[in-house]
Amino acid sequence: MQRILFALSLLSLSALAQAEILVEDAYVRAPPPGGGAGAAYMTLRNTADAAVDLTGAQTPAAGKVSLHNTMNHDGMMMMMPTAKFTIPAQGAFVLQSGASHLMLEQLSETLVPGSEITLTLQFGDGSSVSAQLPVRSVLDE
Ligand SMILES: [Cu+2]
Repeated sequence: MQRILFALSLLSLSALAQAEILVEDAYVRAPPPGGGAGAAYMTLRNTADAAVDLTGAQTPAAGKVSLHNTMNHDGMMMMMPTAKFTIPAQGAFVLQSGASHLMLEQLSETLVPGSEITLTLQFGDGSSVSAQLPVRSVLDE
C-alpha cells in the first residue's frame, strides 16, 4: 500500500511541473506622475518541448491586467489587446517597451519605484507562475 501512495505522489508532482516557464528580467514601469497605467516587461523562457501560451495575469496592485501588442499603424504607435502570447518550445518570448507587454490598469495602489509587486501569470495549460517584480520609474530607462 505504501508503494502505491508513493507512486501517486510522484504523479502529482509531475503534474504541477507541467509549465516549465522561467520569468527573467521582469519589472514594472510605473505610470508618470498624475496617473495612467503601469506596464510589465520580462523575458519568458520555455524549457519544455511544447509551446506554451500566456493567457492572462493578475496582481493585487491592479484591477485588470491586459496583454497588449504595440503596432506601427501609418507611423502611429498603437496598443492592441491580444488573447495570448505564445512562448515557443525551448525558446523565449520577450515583453519589452514598444512591443508586447502587460498593461496594469485600474491600479489599486500607487506603484512606487523601489517597491515590488507580485504578479501571477496564467498559462493555457491551466498552470500559473508567480514572480516578484521591482517597480521602476520611467525616468530610469
Ligand atoms: Cu499597453
